[in-house]
Amino acid sequence: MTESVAQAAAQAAPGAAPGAVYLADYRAPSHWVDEVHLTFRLAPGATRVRARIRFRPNPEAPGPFRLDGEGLTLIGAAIDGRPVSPDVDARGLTCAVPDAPFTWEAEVEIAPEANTALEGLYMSKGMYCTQCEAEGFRKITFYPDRPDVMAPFTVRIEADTPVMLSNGDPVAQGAGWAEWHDPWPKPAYLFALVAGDLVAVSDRFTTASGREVALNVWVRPGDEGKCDYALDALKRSMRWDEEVYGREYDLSVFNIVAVDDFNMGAMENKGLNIFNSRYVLASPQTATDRDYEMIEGIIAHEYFHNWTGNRITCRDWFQLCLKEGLTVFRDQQFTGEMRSHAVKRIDDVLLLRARQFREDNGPLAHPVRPENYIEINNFYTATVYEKGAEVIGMLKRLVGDDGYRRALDLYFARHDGEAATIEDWLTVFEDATGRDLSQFKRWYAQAGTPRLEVSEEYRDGRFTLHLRQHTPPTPGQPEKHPQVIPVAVGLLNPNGDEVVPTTILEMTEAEQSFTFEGLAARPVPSILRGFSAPVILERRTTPEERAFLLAHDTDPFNKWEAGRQLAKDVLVDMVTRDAEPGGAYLDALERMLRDDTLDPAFRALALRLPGEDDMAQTLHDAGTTPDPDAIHAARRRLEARVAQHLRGVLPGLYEAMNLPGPYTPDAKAAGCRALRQAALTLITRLDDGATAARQVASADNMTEELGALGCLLSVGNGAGGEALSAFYRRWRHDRLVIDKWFSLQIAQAMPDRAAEIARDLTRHPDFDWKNPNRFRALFGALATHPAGFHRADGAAYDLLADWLIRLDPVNPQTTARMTTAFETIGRYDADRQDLMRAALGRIAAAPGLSRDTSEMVGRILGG
Ligand code: B3K
Ligand code: ZN
Repeated sequence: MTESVAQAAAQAAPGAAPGAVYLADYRAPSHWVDEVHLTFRLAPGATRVRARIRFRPNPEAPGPFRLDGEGLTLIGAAIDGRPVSPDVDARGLTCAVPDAPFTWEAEVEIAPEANTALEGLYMSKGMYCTQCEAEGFRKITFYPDRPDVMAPFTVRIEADTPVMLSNGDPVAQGAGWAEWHDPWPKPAYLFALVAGDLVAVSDRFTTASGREVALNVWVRPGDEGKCDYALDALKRSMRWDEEVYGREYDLSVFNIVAVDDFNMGAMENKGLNIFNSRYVLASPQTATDRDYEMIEGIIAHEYFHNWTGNRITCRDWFQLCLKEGLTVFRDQQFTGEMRSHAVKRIDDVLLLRARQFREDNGPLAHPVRPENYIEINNFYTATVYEKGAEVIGMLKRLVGDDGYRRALDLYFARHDGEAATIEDWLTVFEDATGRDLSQFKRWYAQAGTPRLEVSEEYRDGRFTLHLRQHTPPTPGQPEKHPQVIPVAVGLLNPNGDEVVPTTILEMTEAEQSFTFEGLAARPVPSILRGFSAPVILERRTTPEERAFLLAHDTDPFNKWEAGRQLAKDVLVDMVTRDAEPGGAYLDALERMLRDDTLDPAFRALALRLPGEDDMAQTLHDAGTTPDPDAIHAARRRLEARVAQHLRGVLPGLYEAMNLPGPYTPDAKAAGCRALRQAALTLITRLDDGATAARQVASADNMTEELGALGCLLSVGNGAGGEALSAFYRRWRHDRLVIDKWFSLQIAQAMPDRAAEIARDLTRHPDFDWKNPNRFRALFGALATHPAGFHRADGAAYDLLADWLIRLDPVNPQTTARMTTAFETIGRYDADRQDLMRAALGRIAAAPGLSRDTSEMVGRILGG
């Protein structure tokens, strides 16, 4: 490694806000913890937590004894049995301690029922549960709440609830109490406790070495019928991690609990994963294909954390991508294997561009490994997760599958039981493969999406690709250096045969050329196959060449990408020049659609038009200020033109994709339903919703019911109103389905109606705004409806700002996350920018604004 951590940090530190934490300031803890004993006496308004902790001074980093603690009422403390009176402040305590190992005891009181922030110990629908990552444990007891302090935990729970769970293995239980012991040293952020009236759906798993593991999915009574898919996904994940990474489970029980009030998707607490109920509960009637796929992916993700995150954790929160990027990469591999690698790759790139490129191109851009933060919860971002996973994909491409496997084996062998860094991670790759990764490391330190310009030349059988890379400036990083970019390239000859199979070109300079010899004719290059690097490819080409690649490319990603680029070019022309879609696009689409050798899921993706937000970014990148209404109208017009052009194919396709027999959630069936839905979307432009109305009435599963209802609503002019009410009446008892009901009517609203509909829905008796799923169902839908959110009078900005101001004192994490609705401020015209700034200014001025939200708003406003 040539760049030191300190140098890297020095680059971004200037300009960071007061109260920020810096990577460069990392110091090892002054005290290690050898053992933790916790006793909880649970009561909603006054829970007592007694802690007995064995501390040992760290001779390598001597310093005063300080524990983190927030919102705790200290009842009493003792050291080695003698009462002490520590100095308590708003963020923790300090205390004089012996210069030798000692036992710290403390009793605190907390009020889980008053905890609406859903961090620490809180209550959800009468159930006690916890969320400690990143810094929630300090709201439970005084502790060195940092990931590099790892210890075994023993927990006793006393409560009047039938079920009491914590990490590790059960030790003993009796009437009103239970004890758990987790032998694996862990940081406090992986601590968990659950108590309530719960029922388990159970199964067993035998590990590769013959260890028996009891598997339980714990839910509220009544939900037992919706756990089978989650359990099945768990068993497949456990087997896959053994087979592909050689990783076995290490406790006698693996518990998953579903809770309704949760700030994010799920949490990988050791042996006791806690999930947002939307990522556990599924039945064909209530969950869509997308829900099933998400459940499978998130169950796998949290399970995979057992090794990448828990057994090997992060030294400090700057290293978050060490566990998150790697674990996302692993869950992507898993889903690809379970379903389709090609379709999964396209889905992942769609998500990366929609979330991460958007982040990278705005005021919130930050490196995969940030160098400073005010509130770490604000850094659980698409950049850390999704770009973090892309960086690992590139590493694997560069060192090859065998090199990757050797490096991972070494990583597990060398760092098991440790809190590691990105330097440790890269060193493992260097040691296992002999490669120098010092330049590669820039992917962790430089923010922004590299642009890769390509031009080509053909002479006398020699074909040369000229590549040029540059990364635009991002906040705090005006200058960028060339990165290592693996560019996967294949060449096709004019009749569509592949003459050069996929080859990885390793770009390391700002400008570089690569030559292929011995070509009989000028080839058509297929560049960045499989999306081999998270960059924006800039290359001038013709619609005919794109149509050629859509027809002939052997790389499924680039085949899809060719169609996507065609559609984007068409849409740009429609928005900027009021052009009509050209024949090259429409004919290519028809050929692709008629090609029964292509996977239906792939065809469904190819038929999906680029989204409005994607087009806004594309226009902005091309130097045009996007007009959200014009984009909406053009996309709608294109949909109508495509539908007209394909009218001969669509009804047949719609019928052919109608599967006989009962619903199954497998990828093949889901792919057929996706193509059927894509056909229905277009048919709706031809028949004003007649087919969709029939499908709403006849569907026997949520995928088809919701898909058809969405089409019906998209017709506008009140279409689907009765079906929407019927849907509500049918599902009003099911929270997860009612979340969909909230979202759908906003997502499908005409641009000028979206904000009104959203405002009316905030007055609906079911708008339980303190529940993050419900809040996101409503405001997430508004924020992702670009023409509705960016309406010219700013009404949607104001509505969201009003509600964020209201939510912030109740739940800062969810509030801060939702401010990203404004991160595209820089793209729009001056009037819209002024309106957004005014809305953000009102949030910033709210009395007592949380650290979370004020950091986000400050960064968006460029503070
Ligand atoms: N590690 C958790 C996320 C915690 C978020 C804290 N604000 C889930 C996951 O990535 O698996
Ligand atoms: Zn994760």
